[in-house]
Amino acid sequence: MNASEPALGAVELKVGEPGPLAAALAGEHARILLEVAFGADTAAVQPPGGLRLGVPNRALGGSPPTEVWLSGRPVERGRRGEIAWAGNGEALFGCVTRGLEQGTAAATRAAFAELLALADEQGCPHLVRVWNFLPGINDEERGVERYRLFNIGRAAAFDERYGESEAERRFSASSAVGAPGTRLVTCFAAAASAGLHLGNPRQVHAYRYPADYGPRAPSFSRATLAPAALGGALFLSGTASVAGHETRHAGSLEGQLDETLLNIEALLGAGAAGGPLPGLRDFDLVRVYLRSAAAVGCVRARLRERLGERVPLVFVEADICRSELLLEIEGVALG
Ligand code: 3EB
Repeated sequence: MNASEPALGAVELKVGEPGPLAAALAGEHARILLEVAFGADTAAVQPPGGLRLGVPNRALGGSPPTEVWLSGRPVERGRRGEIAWAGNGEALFGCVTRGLEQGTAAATRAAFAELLALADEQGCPHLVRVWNFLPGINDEERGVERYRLFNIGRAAAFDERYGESEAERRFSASSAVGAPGTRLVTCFAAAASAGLHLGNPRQVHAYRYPADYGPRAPSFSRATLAPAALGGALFLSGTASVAGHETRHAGSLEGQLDETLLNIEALLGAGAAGGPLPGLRDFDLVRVYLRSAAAVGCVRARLRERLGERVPLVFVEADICRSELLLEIEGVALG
């Protein structure tokens, strides 16, 4: 391959209002891997029309509500059971939504069992990013918090596919936040070759959290550097005011925001095997989940000071997985 050509699997990301975005992408339909629309009815629209996921959480403060992942070359699309997917051989995107009638643990286990099986079958067995939107994330279901039940189901699916000892090497960047509605919405990106899953020097690996946070620890890494074939994108997990494993600054939005930024900077500053990581000002998307819509003005002003004006900043209303947490920040820096 000519070194100046983009990798075949390289992905692009566009964020905007649905109308202008659709106009900008007219004629590009064959290259669209995934469209995610916030504040929309929950549904993974079936191929061949294109893979489009509605996430019920509202975009806040005039944030652009739609994001589109584009492939450098035409994509193939399909369905497997409850999952709708699109891929180009190097990158695979998929979406699954599931009612929680059978219980949150069982529903989550089934959703993840299916997505891990699909990823293997499609030749993209390496997860690089998972986004989860869980209704009633802090509510109890027969005396246990839903997020904890979600963690039980997710861990069981990873154990079942990879075995307990191998599973933690597969945990990718992730977010898990609350959602309106009744269905678990999970969306993922996977790659044909392995990426690099990163820890955060200020934080315990989430998969090593002590049992105080639930019987099964959360199955994710703090960030994933996607393989070169996928453009070497850096996927930053949802990051919150957690130091070590403890929640910091309960009740203080500013305190949590500053602690979260310290966490993100510690991760980015630690670099990765093979080189430095991008700085936050180089990110192509920073998304902020806010428990309270009223917080958007204050958080935006502080983030603009820190990030500058270039980085697309998207605010989304969502409960956070620990009831004391008021916000969570994630992002993507394309390679
Ligand atoms: C934390 O640090 C905050 O369960 O997939 C952040 C990112 C959080 C991902 C997940 C949870 C998840 O534990 C919560």
